[in-house]
Amino acid sequence: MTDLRLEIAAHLERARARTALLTDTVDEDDLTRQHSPLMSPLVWDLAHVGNQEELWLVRDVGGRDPVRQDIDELYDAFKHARSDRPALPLLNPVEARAYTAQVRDKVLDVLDRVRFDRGQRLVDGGFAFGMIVQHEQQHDETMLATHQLRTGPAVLTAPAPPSPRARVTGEVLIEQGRFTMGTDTEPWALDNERPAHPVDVPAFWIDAAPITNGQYLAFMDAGGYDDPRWWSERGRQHRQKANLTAPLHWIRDRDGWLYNRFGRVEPVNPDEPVVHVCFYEAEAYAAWAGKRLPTEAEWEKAARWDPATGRSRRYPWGDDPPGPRHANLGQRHLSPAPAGAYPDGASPQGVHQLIGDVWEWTSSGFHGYPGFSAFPYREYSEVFFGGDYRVLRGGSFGTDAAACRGTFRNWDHPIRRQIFSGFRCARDA
Ligand code: AVJ
Ligand code: FE
Repeated sequence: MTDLRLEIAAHLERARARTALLTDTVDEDDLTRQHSPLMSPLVWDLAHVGNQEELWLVRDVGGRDPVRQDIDELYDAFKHARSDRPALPLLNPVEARAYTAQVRDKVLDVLDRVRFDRGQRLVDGGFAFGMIVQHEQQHDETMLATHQLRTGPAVLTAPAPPSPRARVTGEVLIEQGRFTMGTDTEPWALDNERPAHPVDVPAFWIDAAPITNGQYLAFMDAGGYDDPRWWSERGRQHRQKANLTAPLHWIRDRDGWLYNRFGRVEPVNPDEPVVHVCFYEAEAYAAWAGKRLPTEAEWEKAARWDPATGRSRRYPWGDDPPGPRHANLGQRHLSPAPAGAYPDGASPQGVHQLIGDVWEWTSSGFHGYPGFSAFPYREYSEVFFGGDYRVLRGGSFGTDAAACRGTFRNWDHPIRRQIFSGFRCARDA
């Protein structure tokens, strides 16, 4: 086997081990139940992962006969809303596991025989396999969010993240100038990350670390949730309708705030980045602090631009793939790490924890870059352009390294907070 084949096989196996961890640790009832109307039953995610793998790798790349064409419709995310999925005649957990395993067997056979140089964008460099690895890892992160919403005793365990060697506070100045946003060269970059294009960015200050629980508590204690000065009109309406008073999963206790984290109740750690806030909460905090959220271009410039060479890096620390010393990714830990815990992952200018820990809300809507072309399917990105979404950057502790890089773009509705979302602030220089 070539290096690329081995590398892809290892990625596929790692994604499947994570899917197994998320679906084997709970019982049948937990797999088929709806833990929140915002989420699919876990057993839907499981078979959907197998079905996408079948569509792209078995049928399209491999040119093989379908395994289960009859179930395509059930697992098409555009055919049924998440809240309607429990009522569908889904494969049961035993069938779903058998189906995904059967697809995987065929995919490993396709992988053995495929030529990566047939001059097709879908196959060259292993793109279709990379897309499917990322797809499974993205659903694994979604399933991890479902675990966070599930009630009952804890089933997931992981060691605590590293402690900071030094406190990281304050802001970093990013000077005015042009940088290259997006990419033409990342082999597994998805269509919305392309093409690379120059962007002129005025000088701005950006927080050296994500906003922590301690900082967010100061906003809460100052009456931030009730003060209309800090909220946009839509934010204010949503705050009232949803009765927002604290991040999701926080519990008020006599002596302070507790956090229900994957079924374990623990005190809110003031040094950890705040997580499970919606865009409007992030926006209100920033206004209270006399700042604003960064634009997507500002975030990416802070994360990738190297002032010494003028080049855009793959990651804040350089071009090396993320390792455990760089960033809190891949569900190695079940929480964000305290600010300052990853000095080796900082940017050349000293911006920390841009990758990993928490997804960071930006002020930007989700649009195609100039010269965008949908690939390989419009439903991955294009159909969401111009909708009511905000872009999130950088990945969370629940994002795998395969689905995270300096150019990666996530998006969600501004009211969502079941995702692992936090933020940092910026301001004009
Ligand atoms: C990029 C995370 C918004 O989960 O809706 C999964 C990824 N696309 N299956 C999502 C995705 C198709 C997507 N996000
Ligand atoms: Fe999907």
